[in-house]
Order: sequence, then C-alpha cells, then structure tokens
Amino acid sequence: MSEEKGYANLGTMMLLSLLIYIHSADAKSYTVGDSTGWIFNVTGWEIGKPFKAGDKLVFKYAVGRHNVVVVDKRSYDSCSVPAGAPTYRSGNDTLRLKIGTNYFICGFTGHCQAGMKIAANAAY
Ligand SMILES: *[C@@H]1O[C@H](CO)[C@@H](O)[C@H](O)[C@H]1NC(C)=O
Ligand SMILES: *[C@@H]1O[C@H](CO)[C@@H](O)[C@H](O)[C@H]1NC(C)=O
Ligand SMILES: [Cu+2]
Repeated sequence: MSEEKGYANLGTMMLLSLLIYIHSADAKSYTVGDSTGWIFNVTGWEIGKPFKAGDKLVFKYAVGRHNVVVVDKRSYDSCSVPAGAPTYRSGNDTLRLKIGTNYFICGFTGHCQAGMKIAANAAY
C-alpha cells in the first residue's frame, strides 16, 4: 500500500469514527407513554415520534403487573409471546432502538390485546 493511500484510509476512518460519535451523542431517551407510562392503551403513543437508531425507550410500570417483551412483527400483530423472547421485568427498563421497526408488547395475558404494544420505527 502506498503512503498516500494509507493516509487516505486513516482519514476515512477518522471521519467515520467522528460521524459515529456525533450520531451516538445525539441519542435521545423517551419514556414510553410519557407520564402515564407503560400501560393499557399506550399503543399509538409512538406514532409520529422522530426515533433514531440508538435512541432509548424507557418502560415504566409496576413490577409484577406488567413486563416488556421484544417481539417480531408477526408476534406483535397476533399478540403472542414466543418462547425465549427477550423479556424485561424491572419496572424501569431502558431498551435501545435498532434501525427499522422495533416491536414491544406486554407478555401478561390479555394486556397486548388491551393496547399494551408499540411499534417504534427508528431511522438511521
Ligand atoms: C382502551 O381504549 C378503549 C377505547 O377508547 C376503551 O374502550 C377501553 O376501555 C380502554 N381500555 C383500557 C384497559 O383502558
Ligand atoms: C430508572 O433507570 C434509570 C437508568 O437506568 C435511572 O437513572 C433512574 O434513576 C431509574 N428510575 C427509577 C425510578 O428507578
Ligand atoms: Cu401489561
């Protein structure tokens, strides 16, 4: 590799690190449902929010009364809880959004059907 090319690659890498740094420093945190928290009928709260990959969703709820299950579209649509799906139970769960649509439901029987579900679409 020539010396100029080496410097060019270094420059590209530095620029890339800078962009990644700026992007992550920009991350926002949202409390799902705002003051009401993660509760029945919260679905729709996410509509129109300018989520970006790396932003955080904070789920607040009474421990033991609800939980947060990360699911795919199919389970979201059908309100089913797949075996082994990542499940959070602390009552104060912070989850980082990935690029694309992120689906979360409450795994307690009937809660997803009662509107404890959100589909948060995160742009890059
Ligand atoms: C959810 O909203 C619907 C429509 O407004 C209402 O009929 C229902 O009682 C609400 N459910 C809960 C659990 O608050
Ligand atoms: C919830 O979690 C966040 C971050 O993990 C923490 O800063 C905050 O104090 C917690 N709030 C409560 C009410 O536990
Ligand atoms: Cu619930």
